[in-house]
Amino acid sequence: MKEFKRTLVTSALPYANGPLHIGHLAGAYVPADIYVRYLRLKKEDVIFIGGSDEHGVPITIRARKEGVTPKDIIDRYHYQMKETFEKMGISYDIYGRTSSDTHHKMAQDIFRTLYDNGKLIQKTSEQYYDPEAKMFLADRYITGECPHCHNDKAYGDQCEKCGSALSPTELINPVSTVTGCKPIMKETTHWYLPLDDYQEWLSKWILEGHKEWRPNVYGQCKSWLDMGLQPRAVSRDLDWGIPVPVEGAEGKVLYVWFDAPIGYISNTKDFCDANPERGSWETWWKDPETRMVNFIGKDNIVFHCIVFPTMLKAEGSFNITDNVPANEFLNLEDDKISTSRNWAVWVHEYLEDFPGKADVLRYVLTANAPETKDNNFTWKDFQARNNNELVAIYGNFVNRALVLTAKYFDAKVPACGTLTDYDRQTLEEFKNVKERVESLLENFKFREAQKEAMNLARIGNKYLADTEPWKLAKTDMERVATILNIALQLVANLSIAFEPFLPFSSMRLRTMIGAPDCNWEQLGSIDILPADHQLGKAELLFEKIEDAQIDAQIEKLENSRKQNQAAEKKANPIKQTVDFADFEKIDIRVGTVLECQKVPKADKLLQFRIDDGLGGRTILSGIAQHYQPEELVGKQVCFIANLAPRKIRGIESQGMILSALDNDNSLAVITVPKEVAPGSEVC
Ligand code: B3M
Ligand code: ZN
Repeated sequence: MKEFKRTLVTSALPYANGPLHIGHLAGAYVPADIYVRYLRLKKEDVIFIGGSDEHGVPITIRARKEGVTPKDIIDRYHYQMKETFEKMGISYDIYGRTSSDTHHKMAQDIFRTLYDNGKLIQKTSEQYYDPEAKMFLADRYITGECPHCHNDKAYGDQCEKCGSALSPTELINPVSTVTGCKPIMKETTHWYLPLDDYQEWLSKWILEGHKEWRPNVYGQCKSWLDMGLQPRAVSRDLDWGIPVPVEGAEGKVLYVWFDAPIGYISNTKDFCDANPERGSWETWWKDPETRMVNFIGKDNIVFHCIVFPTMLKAEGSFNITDNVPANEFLNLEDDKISTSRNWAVWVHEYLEDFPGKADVLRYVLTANAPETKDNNFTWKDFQARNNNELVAIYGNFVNRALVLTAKYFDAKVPACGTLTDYDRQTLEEFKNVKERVESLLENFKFREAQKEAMNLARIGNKYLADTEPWKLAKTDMERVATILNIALQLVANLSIAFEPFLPFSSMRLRTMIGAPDCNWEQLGSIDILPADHQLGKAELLFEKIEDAQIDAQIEKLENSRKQNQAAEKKANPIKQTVDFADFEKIDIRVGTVLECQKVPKADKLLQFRIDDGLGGRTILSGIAQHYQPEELVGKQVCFIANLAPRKIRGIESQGMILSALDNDNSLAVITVPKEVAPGSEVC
């Protein structure tokens, strides 16, 4: 590996259009912070750059929905996110914003350099335009019928029902969501980054030069490259964004994915301008002895591994990224996290509901980090990891060591006497912890690295359980002294090993052991705390989380689920009015279920034999997932008696049984509260 003098670490700039949720933290922020804290502990020269992404269509959509300006939206969420990051201990050197003057200028300068050097191509094409609003429509502003699944609420870039990627011209009956009118095609000119010209360079750089990248990242890049790259538009017709700095480009702004990654550069500039002792921004971006690591979620891989590097390469004077340790997605209670469906754990709410427990969330998100595949967060697992790991292993060990020392040695570190074989064996077990944690962290294996730290606490717990110093106190104080000395050295080691992961707890633990300046280099040593050293006051490092707190969180999610279902219902408006004469055409009757059975090889269908007062009939109904056939035998159900017969799976269905569809999509067959003669009319 090449030697570097300094490391620039970035984590994705979140859109300032809503609060942060745990998926964000798990994807790009907690791992980046662990890495940066580790490098700082190793005394490496590192800066950690973050900020809000304040352009792009999601922000304008949110503003339009709320009837406020995009600026109102970004101001609200920029400050909220900044505060949330601070409270979670995400230790940015700067948290900037892409609406800053520095950023606008930097992005325009880079665009202009590319433009002046002939690196961009200009193309005119036809795009959808809303003649009423007098604006070109971003893909997300157009809805229509999906050509694949015929969902009539598909967006211009994607159908959320069947998941197909779409282009707006594929939509059947497109509608502008801005005015509701039918958009027209109109010519417009844009600038494109010719990614295809860089295909060969990218292939060589990534596929040959970066085999060490995570398999998910490498694999995604490979499949993009295998498909063949196309020129990509870097401007848009929008009124929110950075104006394209070229004559004749009025009303056009830089594409958000062109300006956002430049935010890393402009935020570095703002940081360096304010902290000149840390070097110039050019040192961090142009000196070949600087390396860059970008932490992101998997949906941002193509932009960080293909588009942004191509922009920088085309510009010519910048360093290109060294690694992009992207995470997969975190699901919540087995469902995809979704802002619009409010299916999320919002971090600012977590911090209110669990005050002082930022580290617990950091711990759980790292223990469950979606490093190699999508992973799942559940509240039960959160509780179990807190209670069974942080409290029962780490906290318990620390507490026992401190309380026993207070009891037998006035909270002063006792001197270590002669070691037994068992002591040596225990010390041997954690001797290599530093090398192991370092190697894992340097390879971006945060989950494993944190496990190593927890393993130290396991070793400590076992050591105390096996040696039972409380029993020896009456007979052999010298032995007790040795045991507690070893235990306390382990406690000090824990405060160091956990520092990148659980910074708040490590600091508290340092206060408890009265050793504020332990440092990373001491990790693995057994003489961190000298004999006679005075410990501080012992407190509980972690506290148990009770069922009631977890139940309240689960209930909160259940409420969102219910609200979503109710909203879906609302989106299902009452059908068109029919007149009485039409209504009268439908003949609804009550029948008694004589027989009911599953239709073979059809998981949804039940076949009914109904006593309709007229000799009986067969009806098929798609409710097998809601009822066992035997539950319905003998029930009186309502059915449409004059529906034209239909053959389903070779069986003729002579009518339709009526059911009510509940908000949670469960079905209840409609019965009558008092027995009536089979064939009675429903009127
Ligand atoms: N704002 C997308 C996102 O939040 C985008 C990242 C920009 S990183 C330069 O997922
Ligand atoms: Zn579809």
